[in-house]
Amino acid sequence: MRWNIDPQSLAETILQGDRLALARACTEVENDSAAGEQVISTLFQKSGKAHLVGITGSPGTGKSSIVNQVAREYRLRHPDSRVAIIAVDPTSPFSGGAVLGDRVRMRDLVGDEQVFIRSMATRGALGGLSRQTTALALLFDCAGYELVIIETVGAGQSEVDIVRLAHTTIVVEAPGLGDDIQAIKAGIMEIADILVVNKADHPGVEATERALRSMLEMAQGRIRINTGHHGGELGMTGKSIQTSPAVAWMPSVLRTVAIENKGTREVVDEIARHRVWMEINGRWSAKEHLRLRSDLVNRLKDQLFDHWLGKFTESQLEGMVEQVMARKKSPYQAASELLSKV
Ligand SMILES: Nc1nc2c(ncn2[C@@H]2O[C@H](COP(=O)(O)OP(=O)(O)OP(=O)(O)O)[C@@H](O)[C@H]2O)c(=O)[nH]1
Ligand SMILES: [Mg+2]
Repeated sequence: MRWNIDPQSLAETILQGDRLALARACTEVENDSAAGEQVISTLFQKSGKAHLVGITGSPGTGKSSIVNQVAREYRLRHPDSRVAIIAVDPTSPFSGGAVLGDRVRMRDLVGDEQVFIRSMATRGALGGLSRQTTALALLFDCAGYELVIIETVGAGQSEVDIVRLAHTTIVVEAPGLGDDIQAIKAGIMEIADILVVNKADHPGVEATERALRSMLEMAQGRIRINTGHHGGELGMTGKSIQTSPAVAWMPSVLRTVAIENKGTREVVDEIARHRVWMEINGRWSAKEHLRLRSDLVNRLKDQLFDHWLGKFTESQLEGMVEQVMARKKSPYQAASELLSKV
């Protein structure tokens, strides 16, 4: 069913705390519709307060279980707050069960009107996904959600994307993955603000912790040598913020048993501590800058792409494909020639 939506009144209804309106806006934002854009533009002035926390790690390490507990603990501490959870579901469209699975794992939250859970399917488009996730996070921020948790599976590009999006990144590991730890790209250690060893009720937790700590030390050493500051995450902004190693953030390694709600408080403490640290050290605004800039650049890319592609007729494009097919022109030459015509 397609409703006629008035973005202005949708935005107002969202501010009144109407969950149905928010769900509606989520759909619009995910679909990249004009109405979604207008809702965000209407509410944008209210944004900039939410703490965006990314949580990533191998499949099945217990991310959703941790998110469940963290959200619950946060709500206990801040009864007036609202928490949004974005679960980026990486499973193939064939299994289709993951959304339900997340809801089951997050069952403690069901019934809490101040917690909003949104699952997203990747539908195979990674770039598009990160853009959608960014927009959804912004929508929740606009809607007055103080804590926005984004769960992604640490596979491929997504763990790197999450750094651009989140203020705080939690990387989850679990014992028993054995050599998997070795297989974790060093990159993931460089993005972690908080490391969690979940399933600490399983054997091998000490070994996992040790491996993480030594990888962390290696990563920290590399970060200092390469960039002189933690994460090197300010590259996109074109300028780096000068921070001495003395104020570099040292990620903690925390143990949890998410299914027994053990260690959750420490995770929530650490999230809060990281936020304070960022604010004191100018990192909060640096991350905001990075995030908003990359969002702006992405939006420009989209619009420029549509604009220029619209300049070619189908027959012009097809004619060039034929020439490439016939090996008369390379794809590079074809692209340059097409562009030179407009
Ligand atoms: N023994 C034990 N099992 C846990 C713990 N935390 C989570 N589990 C179980 O591990 C399984 C996976 O947990 P999830 O929270 O769904 O893990 P996930 O990382 O979100 O999984 P994906 O989203 O599918 O990648 C579930 O069956 C949980 O009940 C824990 O601390 N100890
Ligand atoms: Mg999950």
